[in-house]
Amino acid sequence: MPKIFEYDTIAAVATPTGEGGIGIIRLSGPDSIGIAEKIFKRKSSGPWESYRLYYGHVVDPGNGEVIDEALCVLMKGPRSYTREDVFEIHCHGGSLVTQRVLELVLREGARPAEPGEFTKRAFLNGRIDLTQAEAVIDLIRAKGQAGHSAAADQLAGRLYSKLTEVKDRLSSVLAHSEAYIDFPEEEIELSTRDQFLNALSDVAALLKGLISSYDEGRVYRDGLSLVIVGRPNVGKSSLLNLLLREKRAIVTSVPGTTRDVIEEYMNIRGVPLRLADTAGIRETEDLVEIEGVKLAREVLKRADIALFVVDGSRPLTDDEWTLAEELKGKKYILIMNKSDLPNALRDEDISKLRGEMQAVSISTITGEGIEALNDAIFKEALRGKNEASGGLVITRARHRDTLQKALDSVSSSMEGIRGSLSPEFYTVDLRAALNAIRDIVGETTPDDILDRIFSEFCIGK
Ligand SMILES: Nc1nc2c(ncn2[C@@H]2O[C@H](COP(=O)(O)OP(=O)(O)OP(=O)(O)O)[C@@H](O)[C@H]2O)c(=O)[nH]1
Ligand SMILES: [Mg+2]
Repeated sequence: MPKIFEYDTIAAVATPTGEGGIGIIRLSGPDSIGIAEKIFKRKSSGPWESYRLYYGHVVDPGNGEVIDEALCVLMKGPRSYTREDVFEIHCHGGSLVTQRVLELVLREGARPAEPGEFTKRAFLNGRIDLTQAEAVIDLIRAKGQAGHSAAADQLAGRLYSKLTEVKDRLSSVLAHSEAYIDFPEEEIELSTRDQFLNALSDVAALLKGLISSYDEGRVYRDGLSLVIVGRPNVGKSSLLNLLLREKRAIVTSVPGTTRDVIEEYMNIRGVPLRLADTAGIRETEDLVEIEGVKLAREVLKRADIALFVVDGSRPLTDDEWTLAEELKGKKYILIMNKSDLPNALRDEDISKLRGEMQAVSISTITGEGIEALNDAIFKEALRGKNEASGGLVITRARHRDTLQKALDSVSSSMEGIRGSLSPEFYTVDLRAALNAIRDIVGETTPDDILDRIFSEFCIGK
């Protein structure tokens, strides 16, 4: 087991501020028990047992004032989150109580924890690697089921074990190659070279798979923005309400009802989405509407995917063809609404409007086609993103960039071997690849990068 570092004792409120059933003050470090002894009066005496919940009172040792009735638990290191002695005081929720208990433990010798400092200690004390520490924050921030499972996988160490596998294979090729540097009179046999190349091409394939999973992972983690566009009165706001399952936007039979952009968050099949309803796009003299149309166009420009709604019960107008022009080069789904009414659209117009994109027929009144629309959105969100990595996805740009560095080094070491270069040359590349992997898991990561990663955390985690 890696060495446990000697740190000071830190403390923070671990629960969110505001009113709640309970509020937890967390301490970690060598003085945790000593500080808890001073401020927590329990019924039983004797040494603290690990993992046992104690009932008692938080009492100010200065004046004997009872601050709260509380429960306390010690998690004795190394079997704790940080591997240090961790103490948690569970008192009544409410910012005043938790704040007063925190002040008390600070007065008795703890230091206020920095954001993510508990997790940083878990990392520095070797309980988790850096990818697992990053997963902690992603798990806390997960906006949808898919992002949650990617983070949970990573927290469980799946990425770490994959990278350990890569590391072991690289180290083995490196060790064998270095042996030839020490004995320059030995020729590297052809069969050995082939072994090296085989091992390295396996590594390269693994790295490529992980790198290409980033596009998918990023969507899971950060989500996408969708915008509903179309001419007035086609049912855009009705669609927003249907997707959100609430009456969020005003729906009337008057064209030009929506003027502002209305944005809400939702999930489709676990993918977090930001959905915007906009003013119907048309030529108009109305000043307010002109502003609304301008705004709609701006949101459209920034969105990842547009939901292009047309009224299936009426012939298309020039406004639709203009909009179709604007949608060129953008991802969109053509939605033919009002399928409960007789269809007035011509097949050839529909195929012109949709181009290469998906088209779905729906009715926001009967709900028909909404499942097909959800499928289409999910498919569009993940279009072009493959699952080459066996379900394991990376979600961070840091991982992708560093994996790419590793891959480049592996490729150039392979070129060196193929070109029969002497091992001195290509072992440099192998070492660079190995170091890149070490950076990802946190074995060699520079301090400024560590600081940046942990500063993303909340206090108390
Ligand atoms: N029959 C039928 N009517 C619908 C359907 N969807 C919407 N409508 C009606 O179409 C009218 C316009 O709906 P909205 O959702 O306000 O349309 P919009 O595109 O947001 O309109 P603007 O905000 O003016 O751009 C309302 O009278 C809705 O009840 C549908 O699927 N079938
Ligand atoms: Mg509207």
